[in-house]
Amino acid sequence: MSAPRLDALDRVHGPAARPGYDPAAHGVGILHLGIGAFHRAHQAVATDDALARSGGDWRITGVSLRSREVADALGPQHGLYTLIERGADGTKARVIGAIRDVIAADPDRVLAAMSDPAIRIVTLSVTEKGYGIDRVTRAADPAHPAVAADLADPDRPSGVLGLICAALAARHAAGAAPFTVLSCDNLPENGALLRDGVLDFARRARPDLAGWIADNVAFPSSMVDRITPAATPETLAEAARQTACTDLAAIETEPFMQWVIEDHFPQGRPDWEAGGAIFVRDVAPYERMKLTMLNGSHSMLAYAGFLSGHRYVRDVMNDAALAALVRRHLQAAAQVLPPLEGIVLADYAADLEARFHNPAIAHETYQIAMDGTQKLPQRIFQPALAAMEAGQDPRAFAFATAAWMRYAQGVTDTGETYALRDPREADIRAALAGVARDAGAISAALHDLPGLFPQRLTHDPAWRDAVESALALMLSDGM
Ligand code: CS2
Repeated sequence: MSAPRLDALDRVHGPAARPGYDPAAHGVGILHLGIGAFHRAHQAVATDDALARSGGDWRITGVSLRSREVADALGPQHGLYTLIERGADGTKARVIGAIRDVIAADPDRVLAAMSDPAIRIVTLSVTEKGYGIDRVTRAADPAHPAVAADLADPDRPSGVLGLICAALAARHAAGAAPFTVLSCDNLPENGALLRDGVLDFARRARPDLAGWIADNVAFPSSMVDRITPAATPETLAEAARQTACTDLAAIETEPFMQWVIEDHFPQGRPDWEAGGAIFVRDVAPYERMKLTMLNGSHSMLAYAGFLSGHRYVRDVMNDAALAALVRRHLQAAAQVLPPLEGIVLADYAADLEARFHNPAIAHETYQIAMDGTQKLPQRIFQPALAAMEAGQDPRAFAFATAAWMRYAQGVTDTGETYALRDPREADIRAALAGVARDAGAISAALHDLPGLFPQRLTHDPAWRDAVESALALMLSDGM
């Protein structure tokens, strides 16, 4: 007989810890767009800690904009799920009670929920490509399908910018206060970027509202960090051992967690410090450090590791040659960063190597390799530019770029093909169609993709040489 579903806390038997508060005693105050594994391992956990320590009506309505998968798993469990932390020295589990309900693929209901004055914060983890903001112009990108649809019909929005603007319009019309908008994606100065995108969308779709948004809505930036692989059957089996329940929404993550937030919440906020969040005046240096060091080396090792036949990050780290490249990348990345008070970058780098080594976490290189065109500008190209401008050796960044270019060909050294899983996959394929298997030609074709590389890199012969020579070796000798 299978174990009962995890649909009430009194069903939980076993080692997993239970919430330190009664979830039913707290109302909702946050709406989260993009309720994937990352949110459930990060912001929802800090909110759970905040509810336990300081209370408040801060439970979460989670939203999946398109897929029903998370709602189908969490809905019957009334938002309850097991968080499994896997470290080198063992496994710990706890049941999280912070999520009240989930709305999936139902924009009208999402809009109604966002318009409810009880919601004082809208948080987002929709991935880099989910925003529909052109990163060069910082305007709403009409080439993004949801942005185009929402500009054409702003009262029935389905995308991030359209929903935020329509909900703010409804609140303004009702004389209600706006919500605070908190981005939790790996984008530099994510709050400022989202503000620019929302304001541009408003100017085009609701010109009367743009000024009010500019004057009244807070868009704090935040840096988020926790390595969270996709759940596997082993995750669910561990949750069953920990809770004696069937939990179809369980997730696993590393013990490390970091959240640095700009403290600008005019409508109040949970006591996220209880979950370890740090509030600062300026998040930008922390974001830059994390994007350049963690995410930059992650992307590099994902492309080089995937093409070397390594399924998981931990396997890459057990390959001495690749581990040496990770170390070189971290050192080069640290060199382009300004000093940050209280942080020793060499220690940060050593901690990252240890986190990537974590033998208990099965993080797929193919998962990290996804969406390269959305990730590389802030992870690799900006640091490369900073290195070149400071007269430093750009080879580590050129190697990472070449590894992505090699990956962009969609075929391994042993001839297996794979999908790139990138929103610009069609552009990449078109750019490479008919191009010879030659490093110079491939590099030229990809450097010419509109809006991807900073122009100053594209036109720098030293950079182009460094990328080409790394790529030429990968093509001739294999990864
Ligand atoms: C990873 C990140 O998939 C990726 O691109 O680099 O998701 C990474 O695991 C997180 O940013 C860690 O905080």
